[in-house]
Amino acid sequence: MKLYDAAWAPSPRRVRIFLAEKGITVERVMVDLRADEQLSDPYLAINPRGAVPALELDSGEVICESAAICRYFEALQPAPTLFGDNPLDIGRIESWTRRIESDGYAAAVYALRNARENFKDRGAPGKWPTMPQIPELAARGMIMWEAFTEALDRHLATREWIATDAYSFADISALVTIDFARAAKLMLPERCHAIARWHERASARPSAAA
Ligand SMILES: N[C@@H](CCC(=O)N[C@@H](CS)C(=O)NCC(=O)O)C(=O)O
Repeated sequence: MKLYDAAWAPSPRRVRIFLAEKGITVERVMVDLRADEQLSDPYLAINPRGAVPALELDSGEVICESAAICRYFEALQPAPTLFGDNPLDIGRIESWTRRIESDGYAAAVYALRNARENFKDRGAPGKWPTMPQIPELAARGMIMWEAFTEALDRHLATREWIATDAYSFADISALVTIDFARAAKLMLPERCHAIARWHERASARPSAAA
């Protein structure tokens, strides 16, 4: 099997961290996003959506979407669990992961892709018709980012990890979101001390370097 991966991008990093936590190694094929290789015909034949990551199985079937790829590996190798091993933890992790994706990651993508010159006419990642930037969406993304980080900070004030007592897929999702936002200069507000402490713990795990 082969994992189509890309340097610096958050969604492939989410899979790399997950695999590192599991101790799984997979052959990787690097896709050069700066050269728009994800939009080239050979890559579109693998993932017509024009996005990374994608996992090509030995059968030739391709699984797209970082969360789906991680779920596939969790089913192949359940331990150590990152999606939960009992109904309550599974619900907690799913709940936080979806919130991080829809309120945090989406906020960062809105704020960045609708404002930065290098995303001109590419308001969403991957292969789309020309998608003009909408400045109001960038403004809305900033409001969402502020509200999301404030809510997450409050939640983390009394907790070590986001969803359960153990590091989980929700923590991985938040780590890649916050690092991606920071790399694009969408900073964590100063007042978010609990997130800052959590970020230090999450970043100290060897998997964070993946
Ligand atoms: N929901 C998808 C998002 C995939 C995605 O947005 N990938 C980005 C990199 S993080 C990409 O391929 N961008 C290509 C582009 O900007 O054209 C997932 O989780 O895999």
